[in-house]
Parts: sequence; C-alpha cells; structure tokens
Amino acid sequence: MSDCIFCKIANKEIPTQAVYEDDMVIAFNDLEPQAPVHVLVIPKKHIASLLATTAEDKELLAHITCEVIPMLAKKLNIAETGFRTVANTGEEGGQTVQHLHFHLLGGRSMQWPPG
Ligand code: D5M
Repeated sequence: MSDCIFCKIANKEIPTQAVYEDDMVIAFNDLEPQAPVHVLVIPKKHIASLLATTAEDKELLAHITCEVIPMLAKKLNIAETGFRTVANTGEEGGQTVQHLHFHLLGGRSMQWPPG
C-alpha cells in the first residue's frame, strides 16, 4: 500500500535499522518505546490487522509467533525474565497503524490489566 508507513519501512522507502529481517518479516525498534525492549515485528506483505488475515497467512503467522518472536526474545535477552507480545486490533484495541504488527515488549515488569 503506497500510503502505509510500515510498507514504506518494509520496502526501504523509509530507512530503518532492522533488528531482524528475512523474506517474510522485518523487525525494528518502536519509535515510542513503552519498555526497555520494544520491538515491532511486521509482515512485509501488507495486511491491515489480525482481522484481515486469511488461511493463506497461516505460515507467515506461525513464522512470526513460533520462530521470529521467540528468537528475538532470546537475542534481546528478555526470554528468561519474560516478555509481552501484543497485536492491537481496531480502534478500541488501540491500533494506530493499519498494518499488522506484533509488539514485543520486555526488560521491565508488566502490569495487568494493560489499560
Ligand atoms: O502501534 C503502532 C506503533 O508504531 C506505535 O507504538 C508507534 C510505532 N511507530 C509508528 N511509526 C513508526 C516508525 N516510523 N518507526 C517505528 N515505530 C513506529 P499500535 O499498536 O498501532 O498503536
């Protein structure tokens, strides 16, 4: 999508220091970090949110949740102490960027409920 900021990051129109990248995803530091570690993991393919995923995206979603996030948690030294993974969806879910993204937060004690 031409006006999507995360598509621009994924296709390098906006230069970004990637924390991790492969054919399917790119991960980079959040501009407004809410924890000492706050990384966003996004698919390179434009998907508006979790609601817009289809069966075709199963491999991509499994890659993000089962491989990339656990790998990054270990790489960023938050695996042992614990971390939080969040995918805000829709207006009341707090989604502000309409391109699917998983927040990976760690390095401090998290509270519940999240607010
Ligand atoms: O989260 C959207 C998140 O995206 C929010 O934490 C800020 C972050 N953001 C927005 N623009 C950028 C750029 N250019 N680089 C890095 N991070 C960015 P949401 O769950 O949609 O509220």
